[in-house]
Amino acid sequence: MSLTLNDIKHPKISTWVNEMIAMCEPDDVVVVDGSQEEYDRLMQKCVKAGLATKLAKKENCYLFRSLPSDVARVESRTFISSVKEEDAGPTNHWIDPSELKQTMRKLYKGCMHGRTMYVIPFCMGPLGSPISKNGIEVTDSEYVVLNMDIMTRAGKKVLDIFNADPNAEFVPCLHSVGKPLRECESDNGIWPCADVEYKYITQFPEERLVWSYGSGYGGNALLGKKCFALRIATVLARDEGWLAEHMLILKLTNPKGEVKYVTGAFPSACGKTNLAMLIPTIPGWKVETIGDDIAWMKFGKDGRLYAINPEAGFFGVAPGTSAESNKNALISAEKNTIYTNCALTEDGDIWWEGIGYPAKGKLVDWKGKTRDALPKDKAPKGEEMAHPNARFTAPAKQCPCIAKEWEDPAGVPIDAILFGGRRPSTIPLVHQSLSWNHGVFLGSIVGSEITAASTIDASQVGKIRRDPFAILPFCGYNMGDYFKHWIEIGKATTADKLPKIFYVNWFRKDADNADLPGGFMWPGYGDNSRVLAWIFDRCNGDESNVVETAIGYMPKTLNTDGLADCYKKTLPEILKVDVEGWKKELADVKENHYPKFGKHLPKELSEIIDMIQDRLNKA
Ligand code: OXD
Ligand code: MN
Repeated sequence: MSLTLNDIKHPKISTWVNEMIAMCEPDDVVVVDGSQEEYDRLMQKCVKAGLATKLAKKENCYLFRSLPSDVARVESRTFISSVKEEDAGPTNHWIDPSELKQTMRKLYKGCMHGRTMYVIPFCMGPLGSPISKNGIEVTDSEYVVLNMDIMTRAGKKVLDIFNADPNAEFVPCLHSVGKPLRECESDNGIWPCADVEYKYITQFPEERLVWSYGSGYGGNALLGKKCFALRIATVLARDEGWLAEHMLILKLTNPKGEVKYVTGAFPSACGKTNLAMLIPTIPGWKVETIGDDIAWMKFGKDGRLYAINPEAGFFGVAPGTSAESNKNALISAEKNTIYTNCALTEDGDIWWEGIGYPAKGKLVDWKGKTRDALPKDKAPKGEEMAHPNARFTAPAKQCPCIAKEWEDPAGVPIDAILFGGRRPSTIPLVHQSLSWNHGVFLGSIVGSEITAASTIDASQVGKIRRDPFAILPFCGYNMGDYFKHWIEIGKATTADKLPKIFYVNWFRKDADNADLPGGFMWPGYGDNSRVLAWIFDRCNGDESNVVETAIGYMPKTLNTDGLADCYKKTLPEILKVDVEGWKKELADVKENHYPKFGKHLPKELSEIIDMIQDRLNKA
């Protein structure tokens, strides 16, 4: 039996939902109960509407195809609508909240004609955790309900929490695909969404409110993820003294059975999900996953930071995921998974570029066109069989290396925080910060080098695209104030209780060395466990394999047992301090990066630059 509006006993939720109904005018309203029966019913509705295809080869898996105008997050249409523009800061798009509400209200008026409004009670984080937070998403998209079912704890179990406490807080999240249906009209196999100029993904930070219109895809529409768990949660975290971060969480066990917990922030295309699910190449070590995208960290009574993964699933990028790059992700997505914009094989399976085996025969590409498989695994840009941002939505509990603590309401105590980016030069394989504030500095300069593949502007190639803390598109307030918040967190406990901070770089290149596959000086993937092992030992207070350099603490060497010879040769080079490169790096930060934040830049970060500059001059 479906739930109805009468089942909502929480007065503020009832009032808000009724206001949304009056504005959006759906044909019907369903309160989501989160049951399997409901999931199956909604999936069948999508199949009947021609939006989903059941995969013959995978148990309870379905493929959706979106429209080319709706394949990714749209940063240009994402707004932090704070009362003051300065509070959104220099790196967010801003429109005055009353003006934006007026514009969006006009779009929302009657936008759900011909559709059902689903009211989704959801919880970000394990049920009953003091770190978790609840929300209500109303949406007119069955695809969103199905994905939220996997990505969050949703349905009756969360409604029960609200109904038991009329004062229970919730973040209201309104979503519409922005495609009302006329009488007798149906989607007829076409992904519903609005044209790009009508898409708005808006966060109102003071009201802790999300309004999203016009997109049905990923982070634009599954509002628990980037909108709530990052953009709104960063604001909550600033106000309440905790951290909401775009970070993976992993559990690392050494051969003695000792455990450390590590979080890590990496810009996109740096293998964050792969690191979260890594299979170590060094014997006796184990990596287990707690989360692959978002970490919420709060101080425990003991003064340490405890992290939870607010999500319940993985919304992973499919292309490039193979048995070699991430076997655990593939196994996670073997059943009960939603695939979006992947290619479909003749025998009813999915396929994508970089899946690790060639496609055979004919494929239906992500645009729905039947084409012959290309002789090579790689299609020219723009002609891929699967969209480069094709996704799988898989339940985290299906991951073979999910840690038993992943739903622990208390969270896990964090020992180390990693930052990283794609840096072909300058940045060594690993270094550890000299202090918390130095670690904040390292987070603030995170970035990846712009390559010809990632830009159409040739003049940008070789420059660094800075993505501080890998959270630039997801921070709900002024980034300068966010840096300040990190510095404040460092003062909230004693130094020995704070996680140690490391900067890693798996992507150093030597294009002239023909022995190195792709020119990469480090093999990455499972061999990153060699770096994790050093980080583990540092967290254990090991002083036997460390040198203090101008830029921080570095290993003398790493465990190289079984490492291919070509990397044994490159290792000393990527464990060296490139003094001249770092001087240029600091100059770039000083001249091109930090000035953006004006008076919001904490003085502590400028002091760190001076300190490192001084040490480099003496090196
Ligand atoms: C994501 C992202 O989808 O960071 O996780 O873009
Ligand atoms: Mn992400």
